[in-house]
Amino acid sequence: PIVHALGATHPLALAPVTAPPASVDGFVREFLHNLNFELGVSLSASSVNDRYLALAQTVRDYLMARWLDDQRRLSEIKPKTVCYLSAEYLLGRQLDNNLLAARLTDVATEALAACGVSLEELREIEVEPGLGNGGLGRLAACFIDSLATMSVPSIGYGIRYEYGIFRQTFVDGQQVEQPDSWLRLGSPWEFPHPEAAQTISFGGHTEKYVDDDGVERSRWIPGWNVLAVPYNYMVPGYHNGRVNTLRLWRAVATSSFDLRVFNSGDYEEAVRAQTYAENISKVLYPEDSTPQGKELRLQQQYFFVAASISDFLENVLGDGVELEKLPSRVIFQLNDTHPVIAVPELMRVLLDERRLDWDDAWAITQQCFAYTCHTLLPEALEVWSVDLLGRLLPRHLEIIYRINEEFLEAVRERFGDDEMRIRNMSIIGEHPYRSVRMAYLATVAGAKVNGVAELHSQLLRDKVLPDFDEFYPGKFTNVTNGVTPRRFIRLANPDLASLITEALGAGWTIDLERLRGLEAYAEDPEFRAKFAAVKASNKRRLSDVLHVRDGFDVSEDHMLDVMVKRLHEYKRQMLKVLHIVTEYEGIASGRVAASAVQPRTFVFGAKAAPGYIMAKRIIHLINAVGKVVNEDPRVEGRLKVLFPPNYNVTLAERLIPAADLSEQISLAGKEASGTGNMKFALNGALTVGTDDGANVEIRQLVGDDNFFLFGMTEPEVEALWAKGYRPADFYQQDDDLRRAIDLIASGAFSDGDRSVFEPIVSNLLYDDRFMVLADYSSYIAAQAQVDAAYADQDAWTRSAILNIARCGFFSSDRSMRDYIDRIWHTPPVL
Ligand code: CBF
Repeated sequence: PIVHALGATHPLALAPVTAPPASVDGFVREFLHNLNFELGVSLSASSVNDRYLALAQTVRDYLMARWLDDQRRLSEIKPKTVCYLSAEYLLGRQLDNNLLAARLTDVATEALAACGVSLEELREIEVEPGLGNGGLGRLAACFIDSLATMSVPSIGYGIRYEYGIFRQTFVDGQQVEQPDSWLRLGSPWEFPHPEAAQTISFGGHTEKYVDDDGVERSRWIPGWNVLAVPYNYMVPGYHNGRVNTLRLWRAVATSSFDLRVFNSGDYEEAVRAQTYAENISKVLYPEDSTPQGKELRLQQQYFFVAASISDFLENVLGDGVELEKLPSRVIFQLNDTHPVIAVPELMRVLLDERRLDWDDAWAITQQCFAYTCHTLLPEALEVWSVDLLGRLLPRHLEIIYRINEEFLEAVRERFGDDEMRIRNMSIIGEHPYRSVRMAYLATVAGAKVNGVAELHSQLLRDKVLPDFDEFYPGKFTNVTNGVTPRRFIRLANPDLASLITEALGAGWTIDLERLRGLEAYAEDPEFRAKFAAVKASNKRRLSDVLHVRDGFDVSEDHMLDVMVKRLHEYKRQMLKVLHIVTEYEGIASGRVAASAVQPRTFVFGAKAAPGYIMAKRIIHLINAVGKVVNEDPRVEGRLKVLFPPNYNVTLAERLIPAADLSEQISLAGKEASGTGNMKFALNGALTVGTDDGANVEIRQLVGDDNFFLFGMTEPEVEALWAKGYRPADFYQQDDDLRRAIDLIASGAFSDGDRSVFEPIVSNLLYDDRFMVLADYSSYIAAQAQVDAAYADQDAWTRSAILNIARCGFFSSDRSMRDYIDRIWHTPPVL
């Protein structure tokens, strides 16, 4: 009963909610009201945090009327809705984005100034919610922004982790993780609704019974449960008055845990049990590209999808909807394998709670899901041991077995008793232990399966799931990733945004293909000069930020060469290190005059998963190389290596607009797409990159003259493996490479201690899974071309502008259009 509205009759309660006046005075009044009445402080006694919280509440007040109105309208119209199921949302700071979306930036600036408050100061204290690891989580955040901007009915569902991605610090150059207590100073953007909590069950057993119609059924007798409390966040569209919802779930112990206190008198045990339940949403798993096979992770996954499905069916869909029509009301998009347990969950709800028969339930389920795969690394395709899954979700395991049985039957019908093929396609794997292959389950259940860049989707079909592609013609498709131009150009690069608007008008922000219009401007010397001035000013701005943050300075005269992404061997930060060491070694040995070297600042940003030892060693090496290079007087300050710790969305927004060169150097066939590559190109950095992921499409669009391509192609990589890859041969044959590796091995970057980086050196020489050494010479040659090209500043600027002009395709609005056309069929509701 708590969740039902209380039949209000007062005329004011029936009137539509109105926003405060969007004037400076109106804003001042609302801001002071929030400061005084919500936070309980006067302006003069308020802290910066109080002011930030009051400002956030004020912005919310302006968005509220639209949000409530949209919810009301959609519940009347009942359109088909995208439910984006994602274990990660890497949102970045909210304040500026929400001000921008609501067209309030100028009013807020003036209103705050009138109160003697600096908007800039308030901006800087916002702690970003780091509820994601990297590309996948940031993509989800871009997508919900685009869906709101395009007025597509959608709800983002996920987990409200109490601790997001760890805060990275360096101690003696080595990564040390600190907890990310992002909620510590308040979280003004969220709306908790404890009264709307869902009960989520785990454990126990199943039993058979015969229902009233004489049908034998199964039911789940769970062992324990937790509450999932929804926290709603506004997702405002850009300048369209639309506000969608992001609903993140928090785990809270049910009252049965409290009862134990009374019943057993064992307070400690009760608290332990409560902690166990609440641990489910405690912390984001800091893994990127490798699944963490922990029970808690499976609990997290089931917790949030079960709550989301139930929320959609009960609260969004409402009563009286025939379940056969469910596919015309919803599409659950599975963001990677993390939410795939939603498939048997929907089946369980339809079978056990709504009493549908198997065939009907399965027909509905198959139309309600679509699956996006974000990887090609076999180790990243999640599997759950049958043991664990059966213990935690016994009914779901039964359902998965039946899905598999029927699926394999169909495979047999089609291909005969080809046991090899059947074993390969089975949702249940047998080696090294009996397990559920979540990507297979998603592929069997999903109406569509997509990869995230052309090359990735092709490799997914050809190499990862070829039997499925053959079995399900038309099921596989591609949607190339995209990024939101609101956050990554308009907000991150305001001077560039103004320059573009001056040239093309304002429409590009929601129609990024209009950037094409800049091609003509690339030929205009005056425009090029303005563009160069913007880049220089972005470098100064970055320098100011890094100075305060880390004590680093960035020189405007240096080429800014940036590699920011998770630290993973396949991304090959090691290749970048070898390039830097090669440059340094040339100078240190006296073979190259420092004055002959193009001044460059190399910037790294990367977090390593805490348990990924090799990645952490590479971080240590980068810092160690940086220390030596930066302090060696022979270098004359012409090479600088900066590694600001704790790379996150906020830092990305400063770094990317200042970059000249974008490093996208993964081994071909390993990076599914990349999205940093798109952000850099859209901000006028040139890419040095392999033919991998979305680099391929970037290069096709910007043209070979405006892209530095190097390295083996994916088929060449395969051929080299097939032939037998011996990295030591490359070491032997290339003098520069040998000198660079020898220098690292000699202890030159570890105070003479050869043991410190020995594991990196031997890994390169005798294993080198990601073929760093094989691509080294080609990379060094590409970097020489980069230097030569940068020497002609005007030509470089022209290429930079052409990169922007030709990359409008990489807007996440376009990605959303592709999802809508090819997968979701969810038209906008204006
Ligand atoms: O599709 C979004 C991104 O996802 C990843 O980050 C992932 O976690 N699987 C991939 O590694 C990226 O290539 C991809 O752009």
